[in-house]
Amino acid sequence: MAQRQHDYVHKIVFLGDTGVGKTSLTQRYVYDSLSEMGRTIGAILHVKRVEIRDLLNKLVIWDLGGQESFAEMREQYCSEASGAFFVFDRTRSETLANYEKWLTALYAAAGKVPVVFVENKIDLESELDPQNVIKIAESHASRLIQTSATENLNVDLAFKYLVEAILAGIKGEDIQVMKS
Ligand SMILES: Nc1nc2c(ncn2[C@@H]2O[C@H](COP(=O)(O)OP(=O)(O)O)[C@@H](O)[C@H]2O)c(=O)[nH]1
Ligand SMILES: [Mg+2]
Repeated sequence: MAQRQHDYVHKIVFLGDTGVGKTSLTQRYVYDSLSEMGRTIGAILHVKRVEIRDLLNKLVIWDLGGQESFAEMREQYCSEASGAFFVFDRTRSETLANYEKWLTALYAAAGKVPVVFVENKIDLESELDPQNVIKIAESHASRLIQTSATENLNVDLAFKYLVEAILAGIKGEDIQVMKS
């Protein structure tokens, strides 16, 4: 028997301002550790295989390497994404307020794909109004999850939510199976 093929390949992109914790969340999920990396240039791709709903999913996870402020690269970065995390830092309210610029770029490049709102750094005090956070996530029909990359809280669950939403979308619409 040949090795089991992936049922699906999903491109997952991390959106959000510099310093919110995108790289830390990626590192935690993919490698189960945090390394002290310097700021890197361009986008970095990581691959993770995960079984969800009896389906073998190959996740190609894109992490921005310190180019968050370059609007012109957002479209290429988001192009053909299957789903996205919008990450904000609960200690800096402006990182939530910027959701529109990120989601507009995503929808323009990838269509209306699932998004999970990630309130990161829950090990720290919040400066956000929790009702406002819920309202914004709901207005995008998105699930909200609170994480800590440093304390490894809910990181796996965030990915599970997103992959489940992607799979639900695939099954509800025309089936677009991408075999690897
Ligand atoms: N306290 C705390 N710090 C975090 C958390 N996630 C990331 N950080 C810190 O926030 C800073 C920026 O994280 P990084 O992953 O580089 O953010 P990025 O620019 O969005 O990729 C680093 O100093 C991280 O150690 C978290 O959950 N809690
Ligand atoms: Mg980063």
